[in-house]
Formats: sequence, structure tokens, C-alpha cells
Amino acid sequence: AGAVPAAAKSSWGPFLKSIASFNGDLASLTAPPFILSPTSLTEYSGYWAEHPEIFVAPGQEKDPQKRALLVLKWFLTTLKQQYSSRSEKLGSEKKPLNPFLGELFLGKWKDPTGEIGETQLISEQVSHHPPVTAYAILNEKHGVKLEGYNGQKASFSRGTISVRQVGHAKYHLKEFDEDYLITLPSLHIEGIVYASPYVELNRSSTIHSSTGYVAQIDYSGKGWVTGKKNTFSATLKKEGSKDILYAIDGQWSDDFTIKEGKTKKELETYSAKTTEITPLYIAPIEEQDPLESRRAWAKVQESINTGDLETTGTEKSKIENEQRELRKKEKEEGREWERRYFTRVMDDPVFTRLSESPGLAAEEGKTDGIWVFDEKKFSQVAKANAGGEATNAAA
Ligand code: 0T9
Repeated sequence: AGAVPAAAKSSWGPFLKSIASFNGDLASLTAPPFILSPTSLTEYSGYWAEHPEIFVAPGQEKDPQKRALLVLKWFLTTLKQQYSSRSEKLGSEKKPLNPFLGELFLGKWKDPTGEIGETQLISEQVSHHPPVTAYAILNEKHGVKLEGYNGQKASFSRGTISVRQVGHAKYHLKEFDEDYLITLPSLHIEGIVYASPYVELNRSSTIHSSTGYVAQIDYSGKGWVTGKKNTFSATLKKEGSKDILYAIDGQWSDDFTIKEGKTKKELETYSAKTTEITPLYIAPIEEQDPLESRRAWAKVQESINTGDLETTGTEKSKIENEQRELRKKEKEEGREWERRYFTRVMDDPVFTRLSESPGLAAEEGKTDGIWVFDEKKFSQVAKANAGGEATNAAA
């Protein structure tokens, strides 16, 4: 896997030239067909919980320090899914479909054991220009809720695309009324000249908890010491203290080891390669809402998969034209597209409080306001769905 056919590679040269004059809008990049992915960016929100058991684990932990460690561990276990699963599966990073405004990606991680409980995913494209995806992941049994949103700011220099993520995630534990503010690492695309792009993470990201714990994760790519890709080193400290409570080192796409800070005693080695993921359950297309990603993009996805460029083009244009019409109509009627599950606020108390923590870059976060999961909208949709099709149509 991974080898790019020679004929396909011939389209890479012109593409390289085109990105040299890149304007920062990733969606506007016209990539050669072999690098197109049939997956929409709204689906990427699911990467946060492909190990539901690790996602909910902090919900049961009584010790606040261990809880903060479990949240850090969970975050680290999402990185492989988020940033290298596509390369591994498809042979390289691929350009995702650019979601339309209001696009939804809904699903759940079922739990036959009954111990984890069901974990629900709600992902919605809340902005198209610039693209912003918002998401919430809920597990009622363990009282765990993740919500967040993100967009990207990109630039091209010295042969690589650098991407800064705008946005953040908040992890909430109901039982302990505890919040964690998670910042998103910036990244760059390697392997562009060889027509086999893949993601590497840059610099650092943090997790600040309302209980005063601070995790910092430093990414060093092909680590200077080990020479291995996806290298990182993380610490957990109490805010304002220099004492390292836990240190975690290794590769986020492979093995990493959790050690006690003082004694350096090894507590656990996690293997990203052998820990299996739980596949997300998505409703069959005919049961999906017309705004759901796989239903809306079905024809485009099929034609990308069969390599039918012409149909890909016409079906994509259909969606884009429909969207243009919708925006025009809204403008004429002086209204805005109603987001189904999220609301834009100018001030989110949890974000404000935790983002004032020392050590957190103030620029993190805002895409012209903050997108928050709207519980009221959520329960209205749930009620309408419970009322069946008739209520839905009447609404
Ligand atoms: C949120 C994630 C994000 C989305 C992707 C930059 C990128 C789109 C955004 C940031 C997820 O939680 C995590 C992972 C990977 C990110 C993608 C990697 C990537 O290359 C794409 C961009 C849009 C491209 O496809 C550029 C074209 C490239 C494949 C060829 C040079």
C-alpha cells in the first residue's frame, strides 16, 4: 500500500506549482484525483472517541490527580487516530471533502458489554467560509461530555504546508463537575515533494483542568534523540509547581510509557498499534437525514471510489450550487442558517476561566466567537425524533 501509480504522479508537478501560490484556504486547493479522499471533514470529529473505554475511564476515578492523568492518557491515545490513521489505511494523507454549512455526521459507539454504555457523536459544520466543524461526544453512563470546534489556518513555505488549528476542546466530568480545556496542536504536512503526504505535529499543546492540573505535550516529530517519527514528551504538573507528577514519553503512533515523576517508576506502556478501535455505528443511508454527510455526499463518494472524475465533478457542483442558492435566499430574507446543535457565543465561562491559566497561549481559540454545544437544541431534536416522522415533518 502507499505506492502512487506513475501516471498519477505526473499530475503532482502542476499541483506543487499551484500550492506555491497558495492563499491559506485549504479548501481551495485543487488536488490531483489520486489524493482526494471520499471522507468529509465532519467525520474527523469521531477520532476523539474511537477507544470509548479510554474516553470514559476518568469518569470512575475518585482521585483528582489520577483523573487528570487519565484525561491526558485519553488525549494521547486519540492522536494516532486523528493524525496518522488515514496515511496508514490509504497509503498517504488525503484531501477530505470540504463540508457544506449544516452538514451533519451522527453516530454512536455501541457497547455490548454494558460497562461502557453508549457513546454518542454529534458533528456539525457550523461555518463554511472559513470552514469550522463543531462536535459533541456524550456518554451518559459515565457522565462524560466532550465538546469542541475547530478550523484551520494554513500557509505554504519551504515545501511544506503548515497548519495551525483554531479552536479547542472541552472535556467535562459530571460527577466531579470538572472541566478540562484542551488546545489543539499545530501540524505540517511532510512528504509533499514525494507525492505521499503525511501529518507530523509541531510544538506543543496543553490540557488545563479546573482542579489545577496542567498537562503539556511537546511534539518533536522525528525526535532529535530517537530519530523516530511522531515523538512526544508530556508532563503533568500542578499549576504553579515545578514538580513533575507524571511524565509520558514515546511515539503517539506507537508505544509510549507513563512514569511516575519522582520515582521514575514505570506505570504503564500503551501500545497505539495494538489497541483496537471500536467502529462507529452510523445509520443506514436511507434512514439518515438529508443533511447527514454520507447521505448528502453519497454520489460524490461513490464516484471518487470508482475513479469516475466526471461524475465527481458534476455531483460536487450540484451540492455547491444548491448551497449557493440557499445562501442567496437567506441573504434576501435577512436570516442566517440555523445550526441544529450548536450556538455561537461571545463568552463561554469555562473557556474564559481556563484559558486565563498561566502558560496558555491567548491566541488559541476564537473563530469569531466560540461554538458551544446547545443542550436545549439537542433535547428538542431528540424529542422531535421520538415523536416520529410525522412530528418531524410538521416541525
Ligand atoms: C481536525 C485533523 C484536521 C481536522 C485535518 C489539514 C488537513 C485538514 C484538517 C486538523 C481533526 O481533529 C484533526 C487531522 C488532519 C488534518 C488534515 C491533514 C491534511 O492534509 C488536510 C488538508 C486540508 C489537505 O488535505 C491538504 C492536501 C494534502 C493531502 C496534499 C498536499
